[in-house]
Amino acid sequence: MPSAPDSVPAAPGSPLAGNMAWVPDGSFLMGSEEFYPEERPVREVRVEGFWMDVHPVTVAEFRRFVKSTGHVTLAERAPERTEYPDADPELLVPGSLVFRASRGPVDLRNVGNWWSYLPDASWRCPEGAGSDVYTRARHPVVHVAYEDAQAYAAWAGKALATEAEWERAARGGLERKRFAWGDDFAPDGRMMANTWQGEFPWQNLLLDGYAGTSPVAAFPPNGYGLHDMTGNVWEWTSEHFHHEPGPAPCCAPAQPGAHIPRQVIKGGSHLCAPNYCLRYRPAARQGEAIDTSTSHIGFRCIVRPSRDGSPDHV
Ligand SMILES: [Ca+2]
Repeated sequence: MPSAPDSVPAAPGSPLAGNMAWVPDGSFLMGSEEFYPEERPVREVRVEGFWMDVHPVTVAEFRRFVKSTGHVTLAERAPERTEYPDADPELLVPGSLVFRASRGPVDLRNVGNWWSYLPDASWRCPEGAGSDVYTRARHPVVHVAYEDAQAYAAWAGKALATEAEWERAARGGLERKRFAWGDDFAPDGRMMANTWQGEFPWQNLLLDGYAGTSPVAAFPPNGYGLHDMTGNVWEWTSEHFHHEPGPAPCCAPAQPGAHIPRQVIKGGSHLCAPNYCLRYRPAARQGEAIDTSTSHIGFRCIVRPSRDGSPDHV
């Protein structure tokens, strides 16, 4: 086994290279035939070993990146009219998609019943103007688009995982299990991830204690020592999503611009509920437009060893 994660030297300007866990190389069965079509078929896939952040990138970590680089996230910039010629001019302002629970049962075919484009929503103000993250420093950062995740990874000397790497890591060494911890959603009644219990999008029973995001590592790690691989926030991967005709994505809002490339996001979020989007599982996947940020999508990074065994900084 390669040297311990804490031997990964810090990349220039990055204090973040520690706090990673080793995911061993090997073959695993990727996908699932039990749930949604896009997860099929189950196939054997081999990945090389790598280090992975033990939890999603937090607000505090992202803040360090922004302070160091001056990075301005996509949500904090006004969309260009030329990019969105058909858009309502009132929506061409900085902002992001924010979830709002409905008052009662709604048509689940219309994601507009719970997603709103909120001006001024960003990683600093997750619920728009007037909101803040003062009490959420250890929550996953949200309202980050794909380019923001890529920029962070480059700064940290890391990379985003491929879908296979991500799913291998999420399974934690278990084979053909529904969840990152086994087949039983709540073993001995214990909640293992931040999901949605009750009828989405109006009745959140909060059996896991959290309505929105939760502090990272509030739930037990999987077999590789990784927290929050499923639930809490969806995570960007480096995998391009090949669109196939079929039902629109559910808990990840579809965007009007069909020309916008999509990336695979993994892991499900605190909004995934059994009655609507049972995607808090390693095999679950959705395509998300690269220009989209939301209150339930974040990311984490990996470091791949180089061929001589030392960390390979990207
Ligand atoms: Ca929850």
